[in-house]
Amino acid sequence: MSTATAIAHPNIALVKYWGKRDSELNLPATGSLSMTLDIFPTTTTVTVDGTATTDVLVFGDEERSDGPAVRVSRFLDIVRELAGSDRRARVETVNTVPSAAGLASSASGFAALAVAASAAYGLDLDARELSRLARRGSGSASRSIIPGFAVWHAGESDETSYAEAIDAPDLAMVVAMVEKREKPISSREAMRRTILTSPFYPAWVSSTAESLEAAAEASRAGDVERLGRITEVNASRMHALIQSCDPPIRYLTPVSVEIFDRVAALRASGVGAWATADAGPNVVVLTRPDDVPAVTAALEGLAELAVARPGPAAALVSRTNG
Ligand code: 2P0
Repeated sequence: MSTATAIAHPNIALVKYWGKRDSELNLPATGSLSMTLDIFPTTTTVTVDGTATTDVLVFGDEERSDGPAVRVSRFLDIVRELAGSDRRARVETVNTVPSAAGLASSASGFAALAVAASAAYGLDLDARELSRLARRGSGSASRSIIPGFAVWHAGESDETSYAEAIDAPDLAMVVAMVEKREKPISSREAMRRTILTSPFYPAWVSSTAESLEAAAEASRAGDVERLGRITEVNASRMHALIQSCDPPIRYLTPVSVEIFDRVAALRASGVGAWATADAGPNVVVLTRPDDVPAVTAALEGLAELAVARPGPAAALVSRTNG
């Protein structure tokens, strides 16, 4: 038996990934830029067992046989193909991020799984190979392999679509957890509906490609104001795009919108703060570390808050190959 344990953290995109050009290889329509957080880690242990006849997924303390188990097993098929193995595995994963609440649990989940599974199957992958592998499980997971700020290059093939680190100014995020319930429509399904039904999708793709270029330039130059503005505009465009589907999808709740308004008011009072939100009602506020107290004070009472700083790379904690 071979076993490996890995830890990975979620990431929040400043320029978002929304839409695939290839759903088999999980190639995105555009690149994206994110910050990996130092909170809400996922810890995953993969044990490769020569005697087992099926893969087993234990999520928290619950053995699963539904959608997530199928998705993990398909991911393990990719790892097995790379490793030339047909052995099955037991995957035990503990998430501290509220699952499926738009807080990127699939990002930390598949990043931790990519690192643990590749090690347990005896592969020795570098960061780029791990990012490519994690991408196959969930697009945003490609970015959680990378510490701090990352750009996921859209690429045109499996080999060219991966995330890598980018220089960035000193920043923090205040995470406002509006609701922790499971979201009604997965990002995967919502992306599909967007591409099929939104007349705005082509404009989203072209404007996001431009925003990514500008955001990368602002990040490298340490231009917090420009990076912040691009972040809030890109998130607002993504949510407008999602609302323009048929039938429409709306992830933001009245409380989420109230948070965007409070952040705008804070900015009007001279504090550098910019709001973003993923495929759920939670809102994340990008700010300078010194301005975190002003942001938390402005959001007090609206939602449960957590403060994040740039986090570490996905990492192997232990490995025993037998
Ligand atoms: C992002 N999101 O860039 C965007 C913004 C949510 C909103 O990446 O189908 O779970 O597994 O590749 O990575 C969520 O999408 O989708 C996501 P799949 P994923 O963070």
